[in-house]
Amino acid sequence: MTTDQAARARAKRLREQIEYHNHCYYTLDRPEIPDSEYDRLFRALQDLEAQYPEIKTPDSPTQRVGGSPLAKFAEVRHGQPMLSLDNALSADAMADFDRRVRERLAREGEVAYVAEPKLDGLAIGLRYAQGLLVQAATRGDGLRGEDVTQNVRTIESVPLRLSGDDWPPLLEVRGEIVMPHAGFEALNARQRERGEKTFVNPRNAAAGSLRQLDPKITADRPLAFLCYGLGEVQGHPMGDTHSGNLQLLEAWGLPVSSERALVTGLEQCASYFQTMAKRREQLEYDIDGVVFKVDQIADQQALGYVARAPRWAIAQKFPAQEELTQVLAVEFQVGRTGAVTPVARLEPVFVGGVTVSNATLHNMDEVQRKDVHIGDTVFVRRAGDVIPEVVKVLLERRPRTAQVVQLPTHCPVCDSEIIRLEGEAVARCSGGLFCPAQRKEAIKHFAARRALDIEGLGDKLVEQLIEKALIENPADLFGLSVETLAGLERMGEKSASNLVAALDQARHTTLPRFLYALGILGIGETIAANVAEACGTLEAVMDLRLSDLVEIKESQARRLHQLLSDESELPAQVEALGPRDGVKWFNQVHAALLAERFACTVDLLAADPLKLANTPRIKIEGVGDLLAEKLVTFFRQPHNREVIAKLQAAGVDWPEVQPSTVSAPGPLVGKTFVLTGTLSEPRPAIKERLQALGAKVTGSVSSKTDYVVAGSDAGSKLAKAQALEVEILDEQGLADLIGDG
Ligand code: D41
Repeated sequence: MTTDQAARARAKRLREQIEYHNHCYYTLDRPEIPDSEYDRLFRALQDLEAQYPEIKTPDSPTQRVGGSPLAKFAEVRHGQPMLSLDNALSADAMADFDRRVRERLAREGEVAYVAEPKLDGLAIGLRYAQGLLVQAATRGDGLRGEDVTQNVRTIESVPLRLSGDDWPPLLEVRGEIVMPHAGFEALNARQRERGEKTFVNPRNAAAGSLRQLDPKITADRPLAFLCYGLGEVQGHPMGDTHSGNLQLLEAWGLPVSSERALVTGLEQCASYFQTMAKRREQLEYDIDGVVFKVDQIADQQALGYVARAPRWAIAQKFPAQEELTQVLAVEFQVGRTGAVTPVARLEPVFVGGVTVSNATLHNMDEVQRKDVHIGDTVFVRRAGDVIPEVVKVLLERRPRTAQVVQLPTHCPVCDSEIIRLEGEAVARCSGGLFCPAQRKEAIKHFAARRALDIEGLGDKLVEQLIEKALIENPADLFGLSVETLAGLERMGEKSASNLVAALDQARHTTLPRFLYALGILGIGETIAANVAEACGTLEAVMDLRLSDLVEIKESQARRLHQLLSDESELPAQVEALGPRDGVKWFNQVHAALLAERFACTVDLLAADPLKLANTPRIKIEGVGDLLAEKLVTFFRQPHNREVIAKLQAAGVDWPEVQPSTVSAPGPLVGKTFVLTGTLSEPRPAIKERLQALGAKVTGSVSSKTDYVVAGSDAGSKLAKAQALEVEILDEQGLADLIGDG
């Protein structure tokens, strides 16, 4: 093949790819690749055609900008073409722009520019005749767009009638339709709730919303409009400057970005660009750069146009926030509270101004929802200081060798069992006191005021002690000497001996405090007190079995036995039973309970069906099935038992529990709660905890509701609570209220 033929073949391939992605982007509103990737393809084709002009074709995508209008909307010819904007991808390119402007205008001094944030939305033209909105059209290919008047009429920030009376009889304004962040999040939450597709980013959501054939759907979508310029104007001259024209538009009731500024010279352009790059996070809408426009209209006219872009305007883009890369592996990190988080190790990629090689996958539900496999090509997004995130998988590019991500059964740090309860998004290491990843937090908690109350043992000190390997677990605290402590940073002889004295005092505690201090998942002060009261001694607590606490009714036993007998293939171990579809109530805790009582499924089936039933021996207020499992699991771990033995050997003790000393009704008696959205613990667990404090937990919000606890993606209940002005708490707010965490 000659070079020419090779170039032709390559150009053909690029054109096909570009056309395909144009279709996904403009017609389906469902881009498969990030803009940065698209831009690369486009530039590659442009470069190729520049190098071999003879291979250029009239229908090459480089010969037109934008997409062809969708058949379903009526076509609109723009009275004046909707131009495109040249990009400056660097400060140098920006300096070139300013130099060209000054040269063409033969200007000695600096040029005044209007600087505007570059809104990342959909370009639109609105026509007002005699002050009334008569037509709204998308940009389309710049010459012809789609008539979306009915849809645009539903957008609140678009005035249907202009204010005042000094507007031109025919006025076309140009602007962008955007979806504010808050509305975008709410829309995606709603889509998820209804099992419908979610949008990758606000721009796609805005596009998808505007191009609905049913205006009622658009009306329901949180869109906004901001204008940045003029199209066709008849019958009445406009001002001499762009800044003046924007002011006029504003006076007629049209929304114009309040972020705009009038800057003079390149230096001020650069500083506006820097400021906006930082302010970007705080804005209600996505922006992807700054647009600079020569302010004087006479100068604009003198400068004119090249191809489809004005010479008097330029878009300086921020670094792309979305890129494509590959998932090399998925590792699991253990946080200080034991939460096990999947993290994608990525082929390093430059995104949002930095090189990213890791991205959080949050939790296993997210991994499943996004369907991330090892080996996948993914969209990675990094917005500002936000932690990089895997947004979406490109299923078309999944290799055959892609591997499913699996939650490890054991902690990568301490090898303890990882537990993830049904309905709970977060998996946790059960290592607690033993897990090095959790040590610092566990010991801080142990020493806290409401736990062992060790005075003078602050967070900083705990960190030092662990980093210097002077302690590994709470029991080691009691072996610290004045000499050892006095050698530490910011510790004198005096404070060291004070601390040793405080430790001596803290040894003598109460059983509820001791149980609370162990930092067992879900066991707050109130539950700890209830457990202490119900069991009386630590030994009794440590000997608890699930069968002491969890009920399986006779009817349930019969049903389960029957279901298992019907199954042809039996799992060897009862624990492998897991939750059963056919029996709604049968959960992980019940499976664990049966595993405690029967060695294998064969034994279980040989037993009389009623033997599967279980009557709990003890009822501990506030301890439902989920907490029961957490409690029993904690005390089953040998390393936890070891630390407890060491603590007792170090002289930690408490008076016998007097049933009467246990506190009476909870602080939340008479309060009604509603839980909504995704919370970091299963709702039943939170419900149990609230009930233990005397609260009522109901399913729907009414004027009788005292608090709504809203997690992420909270939907209609949250909206209702806001409408009824019910107090809304996030998880931290709840923790503060109930004095937990
Ligand atoms: O905020 C924007 N996205 C924006 C887009 C803006 N602030 N100004 C713009 N100015 C123009 C010219 C100078 C050509 C009138 C634009 C656009 N054009 C534009 N938007 C989409 C294509 C072109």
